[in-house]
Order: sequence, then structure tokens, then C-alpha cells
Amino acid sequence: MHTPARTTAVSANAAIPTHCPYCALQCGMRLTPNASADSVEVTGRADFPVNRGALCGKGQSAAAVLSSRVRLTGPLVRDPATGELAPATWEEALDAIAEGISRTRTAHGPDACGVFGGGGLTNEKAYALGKFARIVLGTSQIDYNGRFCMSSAAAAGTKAFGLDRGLPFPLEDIPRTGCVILVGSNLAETMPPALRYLTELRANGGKLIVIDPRRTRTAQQADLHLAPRPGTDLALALGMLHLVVAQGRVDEAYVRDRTRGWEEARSAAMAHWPEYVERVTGVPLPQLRDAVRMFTDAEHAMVLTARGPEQQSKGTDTVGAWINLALATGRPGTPLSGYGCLTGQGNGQGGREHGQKADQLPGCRKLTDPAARAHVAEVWGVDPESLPGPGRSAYELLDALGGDVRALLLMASNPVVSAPRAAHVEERLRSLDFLAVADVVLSETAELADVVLPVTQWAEETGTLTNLEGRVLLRRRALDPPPGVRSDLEVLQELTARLSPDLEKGFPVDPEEVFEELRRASAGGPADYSGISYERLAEEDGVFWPAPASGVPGTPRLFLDRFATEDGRARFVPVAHRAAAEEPDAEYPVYLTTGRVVAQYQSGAQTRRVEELNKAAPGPFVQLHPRLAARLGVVEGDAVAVVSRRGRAVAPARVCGDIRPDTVFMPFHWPGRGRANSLTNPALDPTSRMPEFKVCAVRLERIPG
Ligand SMILES: Nc1nc2c(c(=O)[nH]1)N[C@H]1C(S)=C(S)[C@@H](COP(=O)(O)OP(=O)(O)OC[C@H]3O[C@@H](n4cnc5c(=O)[nH]c(N)nc54)[C@H](O)[C@@H]3O)O[C@H]1N2
Ligand SMILES: Nc1nc2c(c(=O)[nH]1)N[C@H]1C(S)=C(S)[C@@H](COP(=O)(O)OP(=O)(O)OC[C@H]3O[C@@H](n4cnc5c(=O)[nH]c(N)nc54)[C@H](O)[C@@H]3O)O[C@H]1N2
Ligand code: SF4
Ligand SMILES: [Mo]
Repeated sequence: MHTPARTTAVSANAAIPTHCPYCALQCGMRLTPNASADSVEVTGRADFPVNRGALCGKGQSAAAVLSSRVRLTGPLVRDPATGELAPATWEEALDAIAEGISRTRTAHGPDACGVFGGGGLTNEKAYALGKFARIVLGTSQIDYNGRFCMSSAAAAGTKAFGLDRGLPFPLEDIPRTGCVILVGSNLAETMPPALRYLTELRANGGKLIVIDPRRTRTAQQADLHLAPRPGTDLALALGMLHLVVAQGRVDEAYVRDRTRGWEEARSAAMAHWPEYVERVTGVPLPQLRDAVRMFTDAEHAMVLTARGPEQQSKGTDTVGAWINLALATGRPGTPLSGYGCLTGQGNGQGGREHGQKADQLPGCRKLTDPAARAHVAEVWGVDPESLPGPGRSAYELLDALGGDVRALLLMASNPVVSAPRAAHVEERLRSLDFLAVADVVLSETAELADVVLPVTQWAEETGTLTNLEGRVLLRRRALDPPPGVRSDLEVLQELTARLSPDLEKGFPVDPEEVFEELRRASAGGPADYSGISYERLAEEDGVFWPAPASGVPGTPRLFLDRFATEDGRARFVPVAHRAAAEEPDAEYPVYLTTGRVVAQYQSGAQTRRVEELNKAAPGPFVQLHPRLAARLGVVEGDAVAVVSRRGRAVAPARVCGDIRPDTVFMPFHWPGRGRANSLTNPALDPTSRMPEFKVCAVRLERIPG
């Protein structure tokens, strides 16, 4: 069953080209193991086109998490006598998980066992996890943290273009376009090496418009910065479209030849008068007009969205409104132009394509589509009838824990810190009959588990990831893992061997073998990887999907001839503005929005263990405007309590003029007292089921002393 530790294929001092463990840029780096192969030196790869040698501080320091001082080095099982997690053997830990799952399944049926995955997992792991849930557990209850990340843009992109690929063009097109509207992305902090594309754009004479309630490091680079109230991007986009129509700047020929649904979308937009939009968004009308002028004057132009407009209870409609603006002005599917979403996690793109999403089968196929079920069931060697249907979305799954979902296997996420209304989610996790967590460190979520499995990390295993451009990359192994850890793929094989021995062969531990099966499973689907092989990835700087055949190039630029809809035309969606699920009122008078700082990653499980990153970003804070601070009697560094209907968080004040006076901002990287997600509202978008991380109502209290 268990494959013995492989001997290293790596000789000391050979520099291995590979990729960063963190964000969706997937910067190219070189790892040079030292003579004893127990540590590794990281350098940026100048020959990789995406980052051309640049790395941010997280990538630069990524090897620190490989150290046994901070990571898990052996399995842990909760001791019933003491209630504490205690070291155990792999056999004991795996047996305990199989037992926990079997017990639950026997008592409550297969849907009582849930699975929660992550967008940091390689394509191979995401694929194997989805397959494990559907055919070994037979459960519909699987979803993943990407639901919190890109699901609104994915839903809107699919509606409009018939396909969900974050960027339909490579980043290298950005400097050559004429105008970029960047909506709710703080790329200078979230993908620092990508800032280069925006500075080159401006050096070439192109215009940059940034839309963010804060004057971020990214907004500081802009020709025009619009600072709307949180949650009002939908009105802003509709107001811009209204002006485009009123000023006769619609690309009529494009609308006629390449789209459908314009009339309805146009009437919906015309109901949003500029004066109304000014009132709702707080963006002065002259600025709105300037933005329209810059965008329509440019021969080529792009709209790029990130989490700002997407993590809203109307994220899908909001992205739809931005796509409408791009379509009305003839941008998508034309050279150096279009709409794109900046995906976030390392494998945020690939992780959403291969079946860990509740409604999805590999290749970005629909779980409800009989042809898709038949195709994938054949690859898996099972009866299509045996595949479960779609399950709950991430927050709904977490909310159901301890109710009809009673056991959970969680891989590559830390919801105790990162889920909305986190205190409730933590309580739900505690109420489970059984929780197993596979992680590289003892995260706040792993601390609650009955069994914790320590797994191998990026530099110790090979796998493929798909970056934000849709570029499939090979991340190579450079180091031997420490003896006590095993890979996620080994975990799934071992659990299958215990739960359904006849299926064990379907869960190989060699990533290339998994990828070969993924190729077949994705063949003919929207995200077709069948023409991609490890051999090919070893030679090329990645291959853009769809890549349906070997020997021919992938597809860096989509939609140039036709959109991926049945008739080849893009679809306008008629949308109207609506308020956030929770708006400020007398009791909770201030907007809270949340996001990231450059030196920490996500729930911080990895980066809070790196000394130099902690020095740069030691803890949570509340960013607030001097006028708001003065009203509360708060000065820089004062402890401030932020209170919402869900809970309370305390952090030092950071007083600065770079934020709207009606809004405070907290980064979400920390657990405990300063946890931003103690406050956030789990109101869900009706289509994407994305929680409203970017808007809720709070009140602030200065804590004396
Ligand atoms: N340093 C660092 N980098 C990361 C990550 C990390 O945790 N740390 N995570 C990675 C991942 S998974 C992701 S998803 C990306 C996220 O990358 P981004 O989307 O760039 O990150 P955020 O900070 O969440 O949000 C971006 C901006 O949205 C603004 N915003 C808030 N509310 C609104 C609103 O209502 N409308 C608009 N227009 N803007 C609003 C915030 O002020 C913030 O500056 O970053 C990736 N890179
Ligand atoms: N308030 C607020 N909350 C947010 C957001 C926000 O903007 N505001 N953003 C949301 C977004 S966009 C995202 S993507 C989520 C992310 O939030 P999380 O899902 O919590 O993401 P991470 O902190 O990256 O958690 C990944 C975990 O998996 C572990 N890990 C890393 N690699 C592997 C691997 O290969 N295998 C296994 N088994 N484990 C691994 C890491 O150590 C870590 O513990 O947070 C969301 N939460
Ligand atoms: S920008 Fe993203 S991929 Fe590049 S080094 Fe930083 S974290 Fe890694
Ligand atoms: Mo994300």
C-alpha cells in the first residue's frame, strides 16, 4: 500500500527551476539545495516571462516553512483520555480516519461525510480529492476555499463568454493596451512582481484607472483613482455604461456581430442616472466622466477585477456589469483588449477546474450534465448512476457541520481564520463527530482535528498548477521530504485502500500518473488539458489551456474568433444595482472592508511562521481615516474594538488619510482577538454562493489604556 520514501533525484547544488508555493502569479524560481540537501536557496528565474526574476518577500522567504522547526513532522491523533493531540504512527492515524468515516457513513449515510479542499492544491491533488469524494466516499458534500475567492467572476465569465478562464490573455498584453480599469485589486501588495505590467502600460502612454475605497499602493500608481463606498461597484459600472450610451460611444458593429442581449442590458443601465450613481457610490460625477473618457478614447482597453467587487453578495451581477461595459465598447475577444479576473491562489485557476467544486467534474464539466457524467465515470471505471449530484457551497457546507454533515476531511484550508462569521464556523467544526486535517503546519483548524496528517510541501513534490493566465506549469520537486511526512496523494491512496480496496489502483501516488488520467478526464471539456504532458511542460514556459492536442500550441488568447457559447456570441446580462446585505445604520454606522497586506498570505498559517515576514507585518490593525479617528478620540496605535452583529475584534488603530472616512479596513491574516472574520457577514451571492467579505456594518469603540 504505502510507497517507501523515494530516494532523491536531486543532486546537491543543482539548481532546479520551479515555482512559488503561494499566489496565482506562480513566479518562476530556482531552488538550489545545499550540500546536505536539508535546506535550499531561492532565487528568481529571470528566464520565466511572468516575473522575469522578480519575487516578493513571501516567495523569497518561502523555504523557511520547509524547516522542521515550524512544520508538522509526524501524524497527531487526539487522545481520548487527555483530549490532547498526541504523536501517532501513520498506520494509527490513517486507521483512525478510516474508522471515523466508516462509523459516520454507517450511522448517517454517505452525505454525512464532507470534504473541504483548497485552491493551493496542485491539479493532480484537486483531481484526486474530487474523485475520492465522489467514488470512495460517495458523497455530494465537497467544496473548497476557491468558493471564497473567484467564484463570482467565474459565474459571470461563464454566463457572458461561455467559459471560465480568469485572464483570457497573457499578462504581457497589458502594457500594450491603451487603458486599464482595475477594479478592487491591490496588485502592488498581492502580486508585487505584476506591478511592472502597469508601470510599463503607463510608460507606453496608456492610462490606469483604479477603483478602490482605499488609496492603496496600487491606486497611488493610477492616472485616476475612484474611491466608491464599499459594495457600490455595481452602480458605478452601470453609471459608466449609462454615460457610454448617452455619449454615443457604443461600438454598434461589435454589439451587432458578436453579442446578444444588448437591448435589455442597455435599458437596465439607462435606469441608473449619473446623479443617482454619484449619490450611491460617493464618486463625484466629473470623475465618473473622466473614467468614461479615458476608457472610450483608448483604441484598446481592458477591465480587470479582483476580490473588491467580487466578494460581495451581488458579486456575480457586479462582474456582469463590468463585462457589459467592456462588451458595449467592443473589447472582449479583440486584440489587446477584454475583460479578465485576477485569480488569487497558487492554483486558483486549475483548482476550480478539476472537480473539488460542489457542482463540477474534471475539465470544468458540469456534474449535472449526463454526457459529462458518462465521460468521467468511464475514465474512473464506475457506473455514471453511482456519481452523486451537486452538494453545498463552502460556507453552506461549513454551516451544516454537526448537523447533517458529521465527519469532515479537510485539505489545504484554514477556515477558522479565513471563513466568514468565523466564530460560528469554529463552533460548527468543534461540533463534528470527526474531523481530519491534512496540512503542512498545525493551523488553527488543524488544532481542532481528531487526526492531523503532516503532508509534503511544494519543494518536496512535483505537480502542475494553472496560473492566473490559464498557463499550466510544472512545479518540480527539489528536495527530499522529511521522513515523517507523506504526500496528499499518498493519503488519498491509503484511505482508499482502507475504505474501498477495490478502488485503490485508481489512486496512484505518482503525480504524473494522476496527470495522465486527468488529461483523459478533461478531454473534450471546456478546460481541456489532453494535449499537455509533463514532458511538454518540462520544455515550455507553461501551456495555456485549452490544449486539446499535443504538438500544437495551447491558447494564450481566447475568443478572438468566437466566444465559447453555442452560437459564438457573448451575452450581455441585464443587471440592476442593489444594496449590500448589511448597510451601516445608527447602531453600526461604519463600513468594514477586509483584505490583505503584502507580507502575509491568507490565513497566515504559513507566513506567520516566517520571521522576516512577521517583522514586516507583525499583527492585525484597523485602518481608519483621521476624521473618523478624531470623532472617536482615537490616535495612532490605540486599541480599537470593532463590533459587528457577528462578533468583536480588537486591534491597534492605523490612522491614515488613504481610506474613505466612512470605512475601516482590516487584513484577515490573523486568528484570535484581531481576527477580522469574527466580524464578516456570510450573506451569499445567489449565483456564486460567494460570501460578502468586502462589506459589512460595524461600530468602533476606543479601548481606554
Ligand atoms: N500578500 C498577499 N498576496 C496575496 C494573497 C495574500 O493573502 N497576501 N492572497 C492571494 C489570493 S488567494 C487572492 S484572492 C488575491 C487577492 O488580491 P486582491 O483582490 O488584490 O486583494 P484584497 O486585498 O482582498 O482586495 C483588493 C482591494 O479591494 C478593495 N476593496 C474593498 N472593498 C471594495 C469594494 O467594495 N469595491 C472595490 N472596488 N474594492 C474594494 C480593498 O481595499 C483592497 O485594496 O491575492 C493573492 N495574493
Ligand atoms: N475577511 C476576509 N476573509 C477572506 C478573504 C478576504 O478577502 N477577507 N479572502 C478569501 C480568499 S480569496 C481565500 S482564497 C481564502 C483563503 O483562506 P484559506 O483557505 O484559509 O487559505 P490558506 O491560509 O492559504 O490555507 C491553506 C492551508 O493549507 C496548508 N497547505 C498549503 N499547501 C498545502 C498542500 O499542498 N496540502 C495540504 N494538505 N495543505 C496545504 C497551509 O499550511 C494552510 O494551513 O480566504 C478567504 N477569506
Ligand atoms: S508574487 Fe506570488 S508567486 Fe510571486 S513570489 Fe510573491 S507570492 Fe510568490
Ligand atoms: Mo483567494
